[in-house]
Amino acid sequence: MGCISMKLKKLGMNSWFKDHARKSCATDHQIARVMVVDRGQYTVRSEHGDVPAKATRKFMKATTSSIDMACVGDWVCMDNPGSQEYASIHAVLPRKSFLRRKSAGKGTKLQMIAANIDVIFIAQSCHYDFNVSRLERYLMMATEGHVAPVIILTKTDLVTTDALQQLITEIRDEGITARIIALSNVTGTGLNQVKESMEFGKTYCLVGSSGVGKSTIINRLRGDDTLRTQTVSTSGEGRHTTVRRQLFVLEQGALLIDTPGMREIGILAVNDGRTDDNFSDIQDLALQCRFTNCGHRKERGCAVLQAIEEGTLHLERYQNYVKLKTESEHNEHLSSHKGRKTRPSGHVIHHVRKRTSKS
Ligand SMILES: Nc1nc2c(ncn2[C@@H]2O[C@H](COP(=O)(O)OP(=O)(O)OP(=O)(O)O)[C@@H](O)[C@H]2O)c(=O)[nH]1
Ligand SMILES: [Mg+2]
Ligand SMILES: [Zn+2]
Repeated sequence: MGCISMKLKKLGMNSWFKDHARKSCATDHQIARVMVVDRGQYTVRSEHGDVPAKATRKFMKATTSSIDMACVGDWVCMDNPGSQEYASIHAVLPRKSFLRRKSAGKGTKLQMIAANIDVIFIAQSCHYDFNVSRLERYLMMATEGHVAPVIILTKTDLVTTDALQQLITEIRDEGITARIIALSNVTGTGLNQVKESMEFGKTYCLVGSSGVGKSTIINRLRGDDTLRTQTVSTSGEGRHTTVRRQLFVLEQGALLIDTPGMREIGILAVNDGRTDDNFSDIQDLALQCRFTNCGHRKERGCAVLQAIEEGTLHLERYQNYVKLKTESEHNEHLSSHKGRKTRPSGHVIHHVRKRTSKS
């Protein structure tokens, strides 16, 4: 295998993946990217075009977790004798980045959303959907998966300029520094900003609740209406119009993935400190805690708790931090001790509330 063909470059292939392909794929395998995942059915694209594909039995047997299965955006080794109905996926190449979450419902089964993403577009509607805590959860998901975040506030046509400004202020007040693009699919405002932010050969993924306008954004960027979209009820309750994850190649050569709306977003375990990335203010305070291993929950000499008492750190922000942190630890605990429960986070928050109400 020599240099990377233009056709694969257009799909986002680079030397990092190429090196892995050299190790993982047999010489008679082709490299392909997963373009569509539709309820377990794959469409993959190689230099020779799109083919439906299935994982080989051997590969299925060797994978122990659902997150090791191919997902949209993955690079795979496949062979396609041409005579068969399906191409065979033999291996999934290592992922450079990923988006994943806890599956909906109980338990801590992990679920892949997409792989090898450069930028995640976190879409929230200005109208019903807006929720800063949820935004923070998505940002955590991005951090954990090594994906750069951009926030897209949709449906700006439904709110006043003042109201929009207020939402942006709310986001900034939480210490969130990610780029924010305000957008309306109706008036077209902001669509160019999205378009201009996207680069050739880079992969972008749209996530967010159902009905916020993700598929409509893709239709607008593509200048057609291939993707089915649907009016949602006035309560903002989503209907889940999109059911498959699909990667689109846009005109300027950027790759964009549409995903079905998410009902809930669980945060996965990380224990390498990156959990704190979106709470740099708390991290700074933590440096002043008396104990270096301070949990900022009830320890003496804790600078974080002191800041709350002094009013320089909002209790709500701290509670959010604790919630995400506990959830993250909880998930980690569950994935290492299948099914066992840890203490709920309510304790901690209650404790702080008592402390702060004294002063
Ligand atoms: N007023 C207004 N309506 C919009 C805007 N963008 C999308 N819509 C409408 O919102 C509804 C939902 O849009 P979709 O694009 O299907 O939403 P989605 O995020 O893809 O939803 P799922 O596929 O269920 O996750 C459609 O009726 C769109 O026409 C916008 O900027 N302003
Ligand atoms: Mg959709
Ligand atoms: Zn502390």
